[in-house]
Amino acid sequence: MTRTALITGISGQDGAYLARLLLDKSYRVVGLAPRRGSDMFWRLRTLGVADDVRIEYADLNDAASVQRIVAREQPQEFYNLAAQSFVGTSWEQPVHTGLIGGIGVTHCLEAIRQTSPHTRFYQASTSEMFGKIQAPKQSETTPFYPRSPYGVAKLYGHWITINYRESFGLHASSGILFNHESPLRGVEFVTRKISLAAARIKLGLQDKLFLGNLDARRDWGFAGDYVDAMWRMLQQEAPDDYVVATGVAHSVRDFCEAAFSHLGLDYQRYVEVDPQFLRPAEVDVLLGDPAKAQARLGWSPQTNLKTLVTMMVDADLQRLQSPAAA
Ligand code: NAP
Ligand code: F7E
Repeated sequence: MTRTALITGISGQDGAYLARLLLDKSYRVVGLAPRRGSDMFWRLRTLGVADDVRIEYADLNDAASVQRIVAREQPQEFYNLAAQSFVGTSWEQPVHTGLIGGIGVTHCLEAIRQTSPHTRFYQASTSEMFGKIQAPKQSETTPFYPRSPYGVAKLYGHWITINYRESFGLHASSGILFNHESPLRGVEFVTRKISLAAARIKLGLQDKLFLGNLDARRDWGFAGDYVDAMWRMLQQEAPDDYVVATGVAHSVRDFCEAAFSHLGLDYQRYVEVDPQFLRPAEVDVLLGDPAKAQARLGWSPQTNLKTLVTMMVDADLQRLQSPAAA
């Protein structure tokens, strides 16, 4: 029997990688997306799967639209990846961020509870919930301390997922994923901002790169590896929560050094700090402990930082040199 998987946030980075993974496993993939302007699905096209995904227009803030699709599709699996996911913007649009990252999750869970209770649910939780870290290495048992409206919204989404699991017996799991990047990452996030700028500077299209806190440290992995962990969570007999991370942290400065040196450039000549990119409350360091995911899911990261940086910089260089291929 063909399994159907429903993915919200299908037009985002993880939506594209997850769609490809599930299609490779012969799932029928239904993607939920709010209707926006043109070129919404460039990531699906880049991975060559745009024609294989059935798109349904729905907004997480429009509960009826989510419920209608869940009731009709009766999917075996539901991956909730939709969010206003840029931390910086969450201070500019805190209510919007909260409605999608918090209340929107409840809309998904209610749709499942009321119309398709057999559906297995994945919630995209985040290391941002650890914020001001309460342990040097964060695991499933580390207390949370979010530092942005985004982190606070996601904490609601995380706990409502656990609550529906405990209250109604739903197969609802939460992946606490640390930063994961790729050539499909949005340009507002620091890794892609750096890879794109390094490529532009190499080609003489840009002189400088302005960044905020160069000393922030993150546990960066590859999105292609991380969507596999999501899928593995929903194949478990019992639902649970898992940290997904590499267990290695680097600074923004390290990322700059790696990206520019890959192109034979010294980042110190090009990177400058601009206070406009500093945040009202910073998360200084995040470092995950993926031991539980390794032991229970048999998952481990396959891509180290050097490989990730190379992949991202080379993709940006190629896109700039032959834009039609992007
Ligand atoms: P992303 O590229 O920003 O994708 C988020 C998706 O959500 C976009 O397709 C976006 O569509 C959609 N969306 C926004 N508002 C919506 C709404 N009201 N209704 C329906 N869809 C809406 O993020 P990502 O990197 O793929 O991350 C996927 C999920 O994992 C997000 O929930 C994110 O918060 C979480 N997460 C990400 C990371 C990471 O490092 N990437 C780590 C931990 C957790 P538009 O672009 O059209 O707005
Ligand atoms: O920032 C610093 C910034 O925006 C990383 C999202 O996917 O991962 C992501 O959130 C660090 C921060 O990602 C600039 O202050 C310095 O310390 O790439 P980012 P993020 O905030 O960690 C988590 C896990 C998610 O869940 C989120 O959805 O880099 N930084 N200078 C900068 N950041 C940006 N964006 N731009 C700069 O110029």
